[in-house]
Amino acid sequence: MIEEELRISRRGLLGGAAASLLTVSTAAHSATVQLPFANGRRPLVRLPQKRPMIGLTARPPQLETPFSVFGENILTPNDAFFVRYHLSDLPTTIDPETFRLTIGGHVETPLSLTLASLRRDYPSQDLVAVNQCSGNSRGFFEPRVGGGQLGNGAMGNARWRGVPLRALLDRAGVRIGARQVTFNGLDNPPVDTIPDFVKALDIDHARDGEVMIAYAMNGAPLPFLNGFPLRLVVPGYYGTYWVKHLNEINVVDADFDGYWMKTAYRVPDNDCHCVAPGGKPDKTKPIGRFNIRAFLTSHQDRQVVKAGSALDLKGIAFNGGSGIARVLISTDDGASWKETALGQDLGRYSFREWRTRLTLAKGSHRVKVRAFGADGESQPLQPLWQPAGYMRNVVETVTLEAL
Ligand SMILES: Nc1nc2c(c(=O)[nH]1)N[C@H]1C(S)=C(S)[C@@H](COP(=O)(O)O)O[C@H]1N2
Ligand SMILES: [Mo]
Repeated sequence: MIEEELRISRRGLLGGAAASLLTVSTAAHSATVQLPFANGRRPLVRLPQKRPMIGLTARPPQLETPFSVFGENILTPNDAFFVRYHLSDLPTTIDPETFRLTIGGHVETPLSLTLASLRRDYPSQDLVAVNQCSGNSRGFFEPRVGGGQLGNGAMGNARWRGVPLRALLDRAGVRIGARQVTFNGLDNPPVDTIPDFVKALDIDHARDGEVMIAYAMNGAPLPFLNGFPLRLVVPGYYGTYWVKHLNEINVVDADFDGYWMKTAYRVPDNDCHCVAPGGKPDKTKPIGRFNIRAFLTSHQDRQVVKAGSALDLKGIAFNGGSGIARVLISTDDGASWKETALGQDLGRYSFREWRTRLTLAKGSHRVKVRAFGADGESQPLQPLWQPAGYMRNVVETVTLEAL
C-alpha cells in the first residue's frame, strides 16, 4: 500500500490534472453532457486516476459522477467518485515519507504522526459510508439558487479504511473543557482574503468511535483528488466535514468560529431546514446529517420500455445513519404505492439497493420512489426550498414510456 502511495505521489498528480483540463477545454470536439436543467451543458473531463467525469469547474477541479455509475455499482468506484474543492491552491504532490498529521491544542500530549505510525501503532476499522455534498442536486432548485449547479452526481458510496479518530484523541489525551475539534488540510486559499478551509465537530461527535481518519477507499489508497493521503470520514454527515489531505487536528475549548462553520454551510434552524421559496431564514445552524433520499438507477427519464411484459427496476436509497427500512414505488404519479425488496445491507451509512419487478400498460408512466428510514423519516412529495440549495431530497420522478 505504501509503495502504491509513493508511486502516485511522484507522478505529480495535480500538475497532471491542470494539464489535462487544459487539453480538454481547448479540444475542438470535446464531449459534453446535458444535465436536465437550464445551463446544464457540461464538458466530460479526464483527470488523473479518474475516468471521464462531468466537469463543473477547472480550478479548483470539481467533478460530478455520471449518474449511470450508480446503477452499475453499489460501491462507487474510486475512479468515478465525485470531486469537490473550494480553494484553488491545492498541493501538487504530497510525499508520504515526510507527511505528518499533527494533533494539538487542548490535549495533554501533542502528536506528530507519520503515515507508517498511523497504520502500525493504531487500530484500524472498515466502514461503508456515503459521502454526499450538501449542494448535491442544487441545479434542480426552483427558484434557482447560486452555487455549483450540480445534478445528482455529487455523492458516492465507498468502503473506507482508517483509524478511529477516538484512538488518536485518547492517545493525545483530551483535556477537561474541550468543546470542539478542528480539521485542516493541505489545500490553501490563493489569496489572504479568502479564509482557509477548516471544519469543526463537537468533541463528543469526534469521539464517537465512527468518525475516522481514512487512508484507503475501496481497498486502495485514496485517489489524490479524494484527499490522499488522509481524509476525515464523518458517517452520515454532509461531505463538507470530510476534510481532505488532512494534516492538522486541533482540540479547542470554545465553539470554533471560522468562516466555513460560522458563515458558510449553514441551514435554516427548523425541522425541514427550509424556508418559503425565495425567502430567508431568520436563524441558521451548521449543516449536519443527511436527510433521506432514494433514486431509480436502472432507467432514465423518458426511457422507452416494453409494455405488457415484466420489467426489472432497481435503485438506491440512503439516509443520515438510521438505515433504510423500506422503499416504496408508485407508477401512477403517487396515487398508489407498492413495496420493493431491499438488497444486501452493507451498514446503516451505505447506499441500500432496492429492486422490484412490474408490468406497465401501454402509455406514459410517472414513476416515483420513496424511502423510509428506520427512524420513520421519509421524503417530501414536493421539493423543499432554502437559499443555499442544500439538502434536496424530494421524491424523484422518472417518466417511462411503455410501447
Ligand atoms: N481539504 C479540503 N477538504 C474538503 C473540501 C475542500 O475544499 N478542501 N471540500 C469538502 C466538501 S464541501 C465535500 S462535498 C467533500 C467532497 O469529497 P470528495 O471530493 O472526495 O468527493 O470534501 C470536503 N473536504
Ligand atoms: Mo460539499
